Amino acid sequence: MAKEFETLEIGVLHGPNLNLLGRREPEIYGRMTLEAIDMRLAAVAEQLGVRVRSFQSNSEGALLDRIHEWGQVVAGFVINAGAYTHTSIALLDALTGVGRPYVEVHLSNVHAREEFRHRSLLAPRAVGLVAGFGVESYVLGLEGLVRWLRRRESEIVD
Ligand code: DHK
Repeated sequence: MAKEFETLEIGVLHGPNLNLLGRREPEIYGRMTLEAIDMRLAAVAEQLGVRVRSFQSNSEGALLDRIHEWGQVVAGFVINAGAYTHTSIALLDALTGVGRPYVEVHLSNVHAREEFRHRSLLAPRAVGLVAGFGVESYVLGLEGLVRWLRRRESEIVD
């Protein structure tokens, strides 16, 4: 199919403990469930004229496998890697390995929290990072990534 008729597809990845959203420390992470976040993102994606596919796992290996698989079909990723953000060289290597741009997102402002959350192993290679806006971090991350991809596309075409 001609490039201009293809619908961009974005992979949304949620890391460990994000399945607990809604009841997990709501004063930090809010009251929205992961299912509600994914539904919100699907609605935003429709407005943007793109498609999202979402996946959550508590297992680092499952996230790696999904990045390898979806790296073949999606234009980029929005990822909240949860605690793996601060620890996982393997996730960084998978994301850079499949060569797809990604935006890192966090519900909470990680820089206003414990020092061990200040460091992200994913951030240095991310297109951008959004933190601290609750579910809006995902929405802004998705919008930012789609704009970034479209700008890159227009630069290639120009
Ligand atoms: C989510 C987590 O699970 C934490 O481990 C991160 C992130 C922060 C968030 O704010 O979405 O440190």
